[in-house]
Amino acid sequence: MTDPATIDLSKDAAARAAVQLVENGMKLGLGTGSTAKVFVDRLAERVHAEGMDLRCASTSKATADQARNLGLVVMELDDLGWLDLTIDGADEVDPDLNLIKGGGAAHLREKIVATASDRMVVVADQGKVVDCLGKFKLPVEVIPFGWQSTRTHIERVLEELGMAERPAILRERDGKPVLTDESNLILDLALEQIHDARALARGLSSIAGVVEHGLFLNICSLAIIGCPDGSVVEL
Ligand code: ABF
Repeated sequence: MTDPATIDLSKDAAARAAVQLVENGMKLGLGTGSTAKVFVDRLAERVHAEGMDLRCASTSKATADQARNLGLVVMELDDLGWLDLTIDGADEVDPDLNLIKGGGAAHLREKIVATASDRMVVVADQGKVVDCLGKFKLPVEVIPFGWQSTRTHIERVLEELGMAERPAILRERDGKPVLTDESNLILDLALEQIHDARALARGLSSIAGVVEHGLFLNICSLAIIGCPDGSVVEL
C-alpha cells in the first residue's frame, strides 16, 4: 500500500502546479475532496501573496466554508455566470481524460460547475491513473422516492451492457444512508471494468430516478498528476 505521506506530497505537487494556471480576474470553480482541499490552500496563499482578484464558485458546502475561511471570495454559480476554469479532484482518470468522480458524493454539483467552465483541470496523485475506468465503484445519485425501483432499472441497464450480477450498493455511513448536498441517495456500482463508458452513461441518464452518475466523459481537458518527489506529469 502507498504510504499516506507520499500521497500527501503528490497532492501538494499537483495543487501547486494547478495554482499556476490561475490568472488574475478569473472566475474559478473549486472542487471537493482532499486534493481539491490542498489546491484551495495553495490558491489562497497565492491570492494573498500577489493581491489577486478572483471570484469562486464551489462544488460543495465543505469547500465553500474552507475557501471563505481562507479569505477567498465565494459566490453562487448563477451570480458568477460562466467560469474560466474549474480545478477538481477525481477518483479515476483514464488515458483519454475520462473520469470517475463522486467518491465524496458531490459529483452532481461537480459536474454542473465543471460543465459551466471554459476548462476543467483535474488534480490527482498517481494512484488515480488507470488504463480502464471501473475499479473504483461508480457513484450514481438517485432520488430517494422509489430508489429500489431505480436500482432495478440500473441493474437492467447493466445487464443489457453485459454487466449482469454487478451489485449496486446503497452508500451508508454509521448504518444510515449517505445523503448528498441535494438530499439524494448514492448507489455505488461495483463494475470492475467499464468497456463502453458512453453507452453506460447514456443508459444511466435515461432512467427517471437517476439524478446524475459519476462518469465525466469529454469534460476534463488536462490532468495534473502529482508525484512524491514534487514533480508532476500532465495527461
Ligand atoms: C471529488 O473528490 C470527487 O469527485 C472525488 O470523488 C474525490 C477525489 O477526492 P480525493 O482528492 O480526496 O481523492 O473530487
